[in-house]
Amino acid sequence: MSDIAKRFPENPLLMPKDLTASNPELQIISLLNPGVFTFENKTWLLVRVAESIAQKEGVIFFPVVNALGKIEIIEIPLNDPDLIANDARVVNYKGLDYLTTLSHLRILCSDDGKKFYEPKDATTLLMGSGILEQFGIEDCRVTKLEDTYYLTYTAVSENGVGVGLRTTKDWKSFDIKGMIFPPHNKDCAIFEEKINGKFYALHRPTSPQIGGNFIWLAESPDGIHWGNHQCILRSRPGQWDSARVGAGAAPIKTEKGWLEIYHGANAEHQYCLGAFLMDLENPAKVIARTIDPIMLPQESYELSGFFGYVVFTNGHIVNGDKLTIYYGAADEFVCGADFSIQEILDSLQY
Ligand code: MAN
Repeated sequence: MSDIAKRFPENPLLMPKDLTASNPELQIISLLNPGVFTFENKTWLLVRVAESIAQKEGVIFFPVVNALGKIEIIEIPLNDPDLIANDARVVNYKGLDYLTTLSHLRILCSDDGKKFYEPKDATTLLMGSGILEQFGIEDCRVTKLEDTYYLTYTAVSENGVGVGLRTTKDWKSFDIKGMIFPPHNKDCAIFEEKINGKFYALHRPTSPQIGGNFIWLAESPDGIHWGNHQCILRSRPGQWDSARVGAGAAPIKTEKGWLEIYHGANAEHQYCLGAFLMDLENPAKVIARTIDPIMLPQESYELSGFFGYVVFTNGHIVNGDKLTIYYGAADEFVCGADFSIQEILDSLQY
């Protein structure tokens, strides 16, 4: 058994019933994949809240934000011959893909890292904005670099799935920087330090014919304009990460190199976590990688839910040797687990 995560006994930390929907017409289907940061001595989560409207017999819905910024519900009878609905997360109608839920981000805080609440009198809802975010915003990574927090998230619309960027210094006002990696791209994590004066980021374009769902590295003079893309980590045929790999949160600086926790999935869409190590001076050089997952779904809240057999992380806190990850379980719950960084380093294959 290769799972070296010490899960919180309090898991799940958050379930859909713990928050209120963003709009009285909607209900929360899942709370998942939180970005994590510290601010004013508290631990904060930027939780993805996926919403839809109440179930009705014989029909399927998908909510979208229309051009006027209003939520519109598209309703289709389940027996419509133009409908392909065999994945809880996406449906295809008349040849176009739609999400079954609409996601926004919710800001929660905690004094002990276990009990999270929505702070009063604060901005707690970040919604998609503009035509590139009409199907929602998801899976935000939060990077603190100098005095600025960089929020990189999945922006979904009928134009495709790309990476959006907003920045903030005070968590009250946000600068919308637009799309930094166009479709198809997601899982973007900016490094928390510049290397040789440049910003670096991991990202995950998808190349459907030749290539695949691989992790790439990019660099930038300003955190907004990215170039010199290099493919640094690929999925591995026949293994647990055979179909896709994608970065978690910002790489962790260790004496041995930049340590990245990543997710991998196989063709059955089973998501586990692994780790790899990049050279400190030249992160395009991957020097080691785990063979087996360091965490795999095994608790009931990871095995069944909105989309079962999933552990997915995009946020963590580092405290000495202790790495606390927050993660989405079964695409429905927010959970936490601790790792020893040394133990992860020891499980790498050079
Ligand atoms: C996949 C899943 C979904 C997500 C969409 C769009 O289908 O990760 O949860 O909503 O991609 O990003």
